[in-house]
Amino acid sequence: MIKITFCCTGTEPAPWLAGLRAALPQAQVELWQPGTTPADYAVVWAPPQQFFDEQPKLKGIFNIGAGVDALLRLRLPPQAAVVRLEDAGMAVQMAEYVSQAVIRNFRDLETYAADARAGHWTYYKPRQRNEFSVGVMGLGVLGARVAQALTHFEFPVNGWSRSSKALGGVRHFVGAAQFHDFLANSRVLVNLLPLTPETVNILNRDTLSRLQPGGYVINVARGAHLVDEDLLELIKSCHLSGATLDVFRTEPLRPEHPFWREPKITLTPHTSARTLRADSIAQIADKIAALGRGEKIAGIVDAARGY
Ligand code: NDP
Ligand code: OXD
Repeated sequence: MIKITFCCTGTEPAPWLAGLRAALPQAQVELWQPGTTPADYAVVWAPPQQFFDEQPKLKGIFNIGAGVDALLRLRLPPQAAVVRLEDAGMAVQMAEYVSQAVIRNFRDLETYAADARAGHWTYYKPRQRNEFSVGVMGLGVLGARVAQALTHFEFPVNGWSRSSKALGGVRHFVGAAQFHDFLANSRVLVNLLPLTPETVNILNRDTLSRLQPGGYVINVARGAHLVDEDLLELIKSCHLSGATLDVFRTEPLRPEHPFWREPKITLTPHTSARTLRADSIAQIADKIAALGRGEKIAGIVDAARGY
């Protein structure tokens, strides 16, 4: 019998265990406890190192998120494939979140809301859509969906990734050689890159200064992509008009962090695309069943690439 162990920090285990048992009735699915017998597969989120030290024969590690940066910092059993969530209901949430942030900035909705609270009836000059290009960094499962959603609102959309792609309505820039062109052609910058040694601190004074004046930053990937002080300085100097941030270097964001007090920054608590339990269980169960039949599965992380 296949044995599956569940170790997801900050997640209520009971409904996950029930869902996995229902989806994989032939498997034995247990909540990990220190000292339990080794399993074949693990379903994890932010597990302690001790978890992997006690799991020498894992064949697969299923992460209940799309980003695996924290997982790859641990010492993992070398034979185990690391498998991430692919979409599982997150892409549409990310498209909603980013579209609303772009539109709120484009339509000055924050300013109108503040005016309404103050009882002011004031009009602002509409912006030109053709001068409001949005650049999406990372055109993977989430970035591609976001870029395509933005084309429906007829914004000029640029996309940047390592390898070339053909996405309808999206002007594509590839690799380091075209990165500066991509930035210079973008006013709003959306970050949907994985956090890797190549992308850490990628949103910094140099790169953000290259955005068009009045630039706006939407970071929904990882906090360590962004150099916090550089963003604050560029907002203070008015090169950037503001930012929407969903992810932070330290989460929860510490009460003393200056982001809380910068009115041009809108914050949310890492909620732009939540893991949906039913969709995630269905995806993981299908992949475990496929592996059992000796089939190949998608979503296996390339540890050398970091995503
Ligand atoms: P994918 O792996 O599907 O896509 C990653 C994209 O980034 C690919 O297009 C890849 O290029 C590109 N990329 C990677 N490295 C580089 C580089 N050095 N230069 C240029 N492009 C690069 O990931 P997802 O779309 O599923 O997720 C993206 C990230 O979103 C996750 O890693 C996670 O950090 C974050 N996330 C945040 C959530 C939240 O709630 N805030 C929820 C879910 C995810 P190529 O296609 O050429 O390989
Ligand atoms: C993820 C996340 O990576 O929630 O899925 O950040």
